[in-house]
Amino acid sequence: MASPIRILTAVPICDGHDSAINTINLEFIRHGIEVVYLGYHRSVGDIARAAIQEDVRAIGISSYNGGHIEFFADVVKQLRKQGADEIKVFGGGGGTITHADAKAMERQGVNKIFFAGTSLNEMADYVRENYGKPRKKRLRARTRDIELARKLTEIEDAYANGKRRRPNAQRPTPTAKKHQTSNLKHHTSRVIGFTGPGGAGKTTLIDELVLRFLSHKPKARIAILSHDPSVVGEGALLGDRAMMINSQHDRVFMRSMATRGQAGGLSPATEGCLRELIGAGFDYVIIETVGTGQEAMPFQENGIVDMTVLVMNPDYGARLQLQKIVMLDLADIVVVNKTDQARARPAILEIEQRLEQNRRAQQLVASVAKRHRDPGVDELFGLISGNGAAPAKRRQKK
Ligand code: B12
Repeated sequence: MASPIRILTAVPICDGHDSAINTINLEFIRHGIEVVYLGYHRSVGDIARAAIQEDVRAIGISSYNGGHIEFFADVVKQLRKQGADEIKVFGGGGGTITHADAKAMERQGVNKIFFAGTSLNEMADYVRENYGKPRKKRLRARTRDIELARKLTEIEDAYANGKRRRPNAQRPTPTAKKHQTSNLKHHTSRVIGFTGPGGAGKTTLIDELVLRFLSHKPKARIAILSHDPSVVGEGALLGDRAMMINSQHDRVFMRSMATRGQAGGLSPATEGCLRELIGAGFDYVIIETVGTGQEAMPFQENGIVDMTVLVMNPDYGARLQLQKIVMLDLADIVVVNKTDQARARPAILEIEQRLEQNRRAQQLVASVAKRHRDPGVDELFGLISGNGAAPAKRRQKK
């Protein structure tokens, strides 16, 4: 089976018209395409950087607020400047982009503009026909990001076309496992795994932590492997970038990965991609799982992370539910996020008591990640980086 086509979609800066792109994203996904959605109000630089890191075949831009001739042309120029002209640019913008504008845009290197009235099927067919054929031999990568992005694609492709066996089908023997783990342990990157149920605020929390890494560690480079669910051979919405503001930065390398049928929160290619990021010398590597359930222990199998963080929503149901969440036994740090919600106080107390049963040195942090300069996020940053505010509450081994 071939890898799904990967494209990136976005809406330009100063434009809040995201309803069209949301519809088009869903249609592309329905046609088996993996869509990395960058969101709206995005700059040329952010779009080009994201497309390069995600190693997509093309960028689809939806533009309604005018300035499209210059904006689309700048994206093309930026890609060329960085040696990424194999990434194509296409898009639309209802009645806003005229036929004459579209001709001017195509002269400047834009592949195709779609007009009002085009069916969604027609646009998905265009993507399949024009961006779905196997890539020709690729020219030498001109930048570090391009080189790394291509390596990650090769790893994902090797699993998709069966050249590498999925981890579930080939459990490592104890010796192989020990060797694998020790290989990963001898490195200078700090690998932090984030997991927890969907909607707990993992992505926002990570983005706020990245802001702190960037400002407290002026030379540090950070990598993020962010996962969203998908079925083998099907499309996926890889939407974490749309929630990220601070992580669109030249010192951050982010890759969105679909799980491509693997249960448990990660992709078959995660470990291989992590090895590449470690080899590339990132100071911090953050892995974000998909929203997980009670049974999930995504980082347990191969010992791939140095520290695990479970992010929870205060609204988890009855107290009894806490007995069933495996990660509460395993996580190094448990974050109760969204503590501005009404149920936060009892939730913190209940989770604290639940962690006491474990008699391990686990940390409990309360945060409101969506709030700027949130002291809970500062505390978490201190715990995972050795910088910042001292933790208010430390649990000791009993
Ligand atoms: C819905 C809408 C809104 C909603 C947006 C909601 C949202 N979350 O997106 C709201 C009400 C918020 C809104 C606000 C505004 N809007 Co408005 N809006 C529209 C409207 C009615 C429909 C746009 C739409 O989503 N169409 C649905 C899509 C699927 O269809 P389509 O547009 O025909 O697109 C086709 C192709 O172009 C293609 N396509 C589109 N994008 C992409 C991307 C890719 C990758 C691909 C492959 C294809 C593709 O897909 C379709 C195929 O049939 C249009 C008018 C109209 N009838 O088109 C005005 C319109 C775009 N808005 C307009 C304006 C002026 C505004 C405001 C400035 C109004 C104001 N004074 O406040 C604000 C600005 C908002 C902002 N911050 O940017 C003007 C733009 C004028 C211009 N630039 O020339 C329009 C044209 C209305 C008008 N005639 O004046 N708007």
